[in-house]
Amino acid sequence: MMKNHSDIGFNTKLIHSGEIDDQFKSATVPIYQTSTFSFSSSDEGARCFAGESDGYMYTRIGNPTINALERQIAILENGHGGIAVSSGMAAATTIYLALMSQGDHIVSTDAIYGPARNIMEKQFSRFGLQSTYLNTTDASKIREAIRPNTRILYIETPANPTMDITDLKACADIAHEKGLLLVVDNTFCSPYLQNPLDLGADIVFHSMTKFINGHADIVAGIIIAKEKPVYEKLRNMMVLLGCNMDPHQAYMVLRGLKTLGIRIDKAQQNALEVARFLESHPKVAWIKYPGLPSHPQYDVAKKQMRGDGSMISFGLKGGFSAAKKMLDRVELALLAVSLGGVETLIQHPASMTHAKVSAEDKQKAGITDDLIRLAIGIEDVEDIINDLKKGLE
Ligand code: LCS
Repeated sequence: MMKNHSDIGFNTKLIHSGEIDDQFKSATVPIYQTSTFSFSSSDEGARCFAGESDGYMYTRIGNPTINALERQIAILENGHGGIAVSSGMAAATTIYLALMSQGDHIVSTDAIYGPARNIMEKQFSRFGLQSTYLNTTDASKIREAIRPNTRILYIETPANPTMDITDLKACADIAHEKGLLLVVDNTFCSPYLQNPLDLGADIVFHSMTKFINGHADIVAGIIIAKEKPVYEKLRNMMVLLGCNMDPHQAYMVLRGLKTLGIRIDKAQQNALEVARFLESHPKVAWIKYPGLPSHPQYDVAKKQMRGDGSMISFGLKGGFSAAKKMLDRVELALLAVSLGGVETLIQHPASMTHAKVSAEDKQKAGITDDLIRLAIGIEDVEDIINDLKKGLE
């Protein structure tokens, strides 16, 4: 079992940094499918609950299978520790509730995953939390939006579904100058393509439903904090909310995680070819893919991402009606929300993932009616392109 994970490569970490010291030397992390753990004595039980022992007590608080995954992702993101949760939304909610109090304010990217904005504007506003959503690609606008009661700068980059890219280093500088915590949703990149904590973020989180698990069979999330005090606040809130991961869920993610590097390598190689095909197609009005020099933040992407990813947004000259026809015509691409699995997916954010964002806010955030979002999989690229050709006929 490898003890030192600091000087091995990323793909080696994917294979070996989840290992635990199992008594039977299992090659994979066993599933501790239990809700509770017995104590060797009443004194030992009391020590566990007093935080004076590393022993396990109860799975909502901690479990060896879940902890193996938390340690591994914390290593991949270069953080102090990870907190695995039941979904990506549970990660966002835990962050909001752990780090904001009544009357506090958050500044955030407007084109984030729809429900992560919806819960703040429609639910947490009822408890006095305040929010400002704006296009964070312009750092000067972020500065203008910060108020004396702002606590968090929350960035999603690339953003879902506009593919806008926000400069993480510039945001870290602003956040730290103003005494805010910088939170980054790193779902679209995974730790393979981007490490926000290295660029100055305080917290990074993922919907592991996407690339990290990678097989469209699990819903899961994780939060990684750079420093211990913030980590402890987040863990405490997760335990109280009860949005913990299940041991079987953790096992499935540990399994999917091992191939993260080779899956993303193939998917982004496919995505670049698909993006070039779409960019040169006469029916395509516009396209945003970080690997194309036409992307408005191409230089920022090159600076902070180690690859271009496999998410593409584009619009057709025929607008929404042409988009609808395309969605109904493709056969290989599944007409489905989500992303980051091995299969190619196609969806229409304005009427699907971002349907609950108001028409005005969608317009402002660039979630236009003609926008089609593609999550490119690892199929043979000729087949993906032939399918899209059929869709565009
Ligand atoms: N953050 C991002 C960037 C996401 O794309 C999603 C889900 C979440 C957070 C929430 O994660 P969950 O609770 O679903 O694990 N994105 C979805 C999407 O684009 N289509 O369906 C779900």
